[in-house]
Amino acid sequence: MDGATIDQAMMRHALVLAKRGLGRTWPNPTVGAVIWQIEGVQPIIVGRGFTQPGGRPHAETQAIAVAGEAARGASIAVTLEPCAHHGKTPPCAEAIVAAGIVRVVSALEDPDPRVKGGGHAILRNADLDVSIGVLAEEARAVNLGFLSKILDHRPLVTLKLAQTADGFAGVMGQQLMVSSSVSKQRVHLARAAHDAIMVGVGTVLADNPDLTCRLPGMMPFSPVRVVLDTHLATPIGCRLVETCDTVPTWIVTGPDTPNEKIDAFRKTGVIIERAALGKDGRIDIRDALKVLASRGLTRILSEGGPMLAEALARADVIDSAEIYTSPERLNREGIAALRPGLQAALGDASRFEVSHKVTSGRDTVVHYSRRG
Ligand code: AOF
Ligand code: ZN
Repeated sequence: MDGATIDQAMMRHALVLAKRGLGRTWPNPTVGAVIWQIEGVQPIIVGRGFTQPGGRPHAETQAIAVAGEAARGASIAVTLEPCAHHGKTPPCAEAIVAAGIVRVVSALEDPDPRVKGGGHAILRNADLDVSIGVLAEEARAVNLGFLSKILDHRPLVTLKLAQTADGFAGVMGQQLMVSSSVSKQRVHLARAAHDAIMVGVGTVLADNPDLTCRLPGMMPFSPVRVVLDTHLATPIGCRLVETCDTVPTWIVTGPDTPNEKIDAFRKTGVIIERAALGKDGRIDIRDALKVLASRGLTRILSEGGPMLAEALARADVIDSAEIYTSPERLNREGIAALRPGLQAALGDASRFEVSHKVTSGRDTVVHYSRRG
C-alpha cells in the first residue's frame, strides 16, 4: 500500500467510527480518529476514538488515550479539523502535538468560529505534516447535521413517510398500519441516529405516539421528541408529556400561545420554545428549525404526516427522504402521502436524486438525497 492509499483507508475507518456517534453527540459533531504507526510498509493501528455521548470527550483525546506512548512518531486521521479552543479541556490540536504525533490527515476544516482553520494552524506551526481534504465528500456527509447547524442555522432534516401501493398515508380519523414490522424496526434504528424526531400536533392528537427507539437495548438511544404545535393543542396527559422525564419532549408553539398555558407544560418538564408564524397562520418551518438549531440540534427525523412533509418540502429544507411503500393498495379514498410540493421536489432531478432503493420486509424504501 502506498502512503495515499493508507491515508484513505485510515480515514475510511475513522468515518465508520464517527458514524457510531450519530444522534448522540449534539450540539457537537461526531468525529472519528485513528492513530497508526508504519512497521515496514504495513500500517499498525495503535489508537481509535470517536466523540462521546453529549459531545465530549472529543475523538482525538479518546484515541490518544488508547495509543499512549505508541502515539509518539505516529500519524492520525481525523474526520474533522481538530479543535483549537479551550473548552472543558485543552484544544485537541495541542493534545495531538503533546502526544508526539508527527502527521495529521484531516478531512475537512471545522466551520465553528472558534476553530475555522485554527486547529490546522496549531499543527502546522508545531511542524507537523498536515494533509487536508482526504475523503472530504464522505466526511461532509457524516458531518452534514453539524455543518448545517453552523452554516445554515438549521439542523439537517431527514423525511420519513410511509404510503400504500396506491399512494395513501392513511384514512382520516382511523389508524392504519401501513408499514411492515421490519420497516418499523428500520425506522427505530433511524431514530437512534438522529438528535430529534419531529411531528406536528396532528400526529400527537391522532396517534398519541411514544416516538422512542424500541429496539432491544436501545431505549437509551431515543432522541428528543419535538412537536410543532401552533396553539399548544397537545393534550397535557399524552404519552409524550407523560414520559418527558425519561425521554425529553420539546414543543415549538406560536407567539400567541398564552404564558399560563406554557407554564403548565413547563411544570411537567416539557421544554417549550416559541417560533414565528408563516403566512398560513401555522408555525414557520424555517424559524422553528432555526430555534431548534440554536438549542443545539443537528439532525432531525421528521415523522409527521403528509402535511408536515409538504411544509418541509415547500420550505426547501429536506436533506434526504425515505419513502416506504407497502405492497398493499388502500383501494378507497384516503389521505395522499405525497402532496404536490413534495411530489414536485422529489421528482425534480435537479434537486433530488434517488441514492438507493432497498427492500424492507414486504415494503420497498426509496432513499432520496438532496443534490449539492
Ligand atoms: C474535535 N473533536 O470529537 C469534536 C469536535 O463544547 P466543546 O468545547 O466540546 O467544543 C465543541 C466544538 O468542538 C464543536 O462546535 C466543534 O467545533 C468541535 N468538535 N472537535 O476536535 C471532536 N466533537
Ligand atoms: Zn477537540
